[in-house]
Amino acid sequence: MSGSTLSIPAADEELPDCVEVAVIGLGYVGLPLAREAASVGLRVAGLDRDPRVVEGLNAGRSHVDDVSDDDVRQMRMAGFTAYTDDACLARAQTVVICVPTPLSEDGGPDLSAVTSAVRAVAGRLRPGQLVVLESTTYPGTTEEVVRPLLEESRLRVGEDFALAFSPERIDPGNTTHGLRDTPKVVGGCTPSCAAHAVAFYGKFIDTVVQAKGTREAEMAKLLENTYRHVNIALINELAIISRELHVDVWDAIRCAGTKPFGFQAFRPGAGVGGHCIPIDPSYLSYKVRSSLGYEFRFVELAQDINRRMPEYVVRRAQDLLNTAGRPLRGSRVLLLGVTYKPDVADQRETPAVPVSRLLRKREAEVSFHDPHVQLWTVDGVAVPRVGDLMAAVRDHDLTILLQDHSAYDLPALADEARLLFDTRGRIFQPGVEVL
Ligand code: SAJ
Repeated sequence: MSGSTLSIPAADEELPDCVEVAVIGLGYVGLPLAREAASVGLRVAGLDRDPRVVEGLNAGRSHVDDVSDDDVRQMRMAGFTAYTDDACLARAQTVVICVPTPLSEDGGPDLSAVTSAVRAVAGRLRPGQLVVLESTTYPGTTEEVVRPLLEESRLRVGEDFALAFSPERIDPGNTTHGLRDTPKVVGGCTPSCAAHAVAFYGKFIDTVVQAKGTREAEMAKLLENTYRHVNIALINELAIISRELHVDVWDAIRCAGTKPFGFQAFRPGAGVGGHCIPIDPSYLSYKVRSSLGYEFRFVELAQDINRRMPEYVVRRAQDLLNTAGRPLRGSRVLLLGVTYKPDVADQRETPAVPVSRLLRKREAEVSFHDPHVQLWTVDGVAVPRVGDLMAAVRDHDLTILLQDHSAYDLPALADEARLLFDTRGRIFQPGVEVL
């Protein structure tokens, strides 16, 4: 961050004549983007529909894990101001849209936040502006949805203003790769649009990769995450098959992982959570189904396999208790790690929810522990959180490790637990059951 000591603009201070970039959507994607742009001296405005977010940011407080309060204060000193009013868009050279695209009932992306943001931009659009969509969506969205809405302003893409798509590659909790050193893919509606977008991101990102067009940039993001989703489903199904064939899948993964080329190790688990991997592939299968009239079979199959993992875990838990002479019904089961992946607090799409739901359905008594979660409810009913973890593993009939947070002393837990079912393949001690 530059050492500029600009005075902090009052939040209600008259808008500056011009800001280099306005970021719409100040969440885990938009706020790091605003921070990076401000860090190189660009004048940044933020727009969010949540007044609490806007108020907190203007008071120097962050609501995003990977952006600290000090980061926000630095941004404010560099001139960043957050608004709920979209008037700020009229004075921005570049507008970047970073709003969520959750799945809708029909399995496709809910683009309501995108269209709402685009309409706000259209209402303030001026000649010479660059508009970039970063929200993850199906190929064709920028051309078929965003462009027509913007051109309702009578301004023309490529002639009066520039329009591009650039997929977000923010990886919450990743301390190795950040926005600046992660190559940024950019696709423009026209060559001049692409040039504008490349020049914009090149101001604060080390490597900018120009795609052939917006569809290729949209598809690149879905390819990245569908690749993960399908390969996780492959190893999940292989884990199930390996057990039936009396093969230690974890050792097979270890051995295969020694191949220095042509192989990337994925690991089985209780299911696939998070804000990207279980969601993004659905945009592809939605587009194929809605536009081409047939199924994207790889994605549909992978979704089916990954969604069945919680049920498989509970069936294995039941077998384990039965082998110890106990029914699952009435047994006390402790879940370790209820977030969607290790060492994050994020619980979006966590497989712990379906696991807990299935255990309750079989009338087990479910408790949990997670160093990052204090309160956890499933279907509106609070799940008791144990305090003394070592006492709890001794006291519960079965402990299931769902996320191997680095805070856990797994060998010690294994020594103390009555029964331990490790779904992450981290504990290879006698008496420990692994997935
Ligand atoms: N998972 C497995 N087995 C694996 C890997 C993951 O079961 O071998 C599960 C995790 O437990 C989790 C889910 O899949 O529940 C997703 O895990 P993830 O490691 O893919 O983490 P995410 O969801 O945070 O994915 C993000 C993505 N980043 C962006 O979309 C910008 C993804 O592209 C990254 O590759 C990933 O982070 C990463 O590598 O950290």
